[in-house]
Amino acid sequence: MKTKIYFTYLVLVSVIIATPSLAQKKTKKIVTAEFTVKGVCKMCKERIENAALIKGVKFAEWDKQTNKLKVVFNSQKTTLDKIHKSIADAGHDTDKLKGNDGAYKKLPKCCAYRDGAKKH
Ligand SMILES: [Cu+2]
Repeated sequence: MKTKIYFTYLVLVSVIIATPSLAQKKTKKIVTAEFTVKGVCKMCKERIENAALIKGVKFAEWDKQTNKLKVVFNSQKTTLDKIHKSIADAGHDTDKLKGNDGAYKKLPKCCAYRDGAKKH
């Protein structure tokens, strides 16, 4: 009888110890990624970063010189594919997806990265 109680106690204690670490694994999975997005100017930067900041994305920073976009996101709330899609919908090419043509045509002339717009 005593052994049984002791065993139950052991099981309970190990469950209590294991619970917080399990909960931690479940709640957040923060991922950092970097990929190329075509663009030329400050307006592009704003447009690209806004498009990248969909639900689940904590941070987005695009570099005009290197055309690299750095994102930090929660992989349980969104995916890298969704971020690419949102940027492509805004009219910008990424290294995975071609920007939406209709949206590209609506970009200001200074942002026409496919048609030789220069960095400024
Ligand atoms: Cu631009």
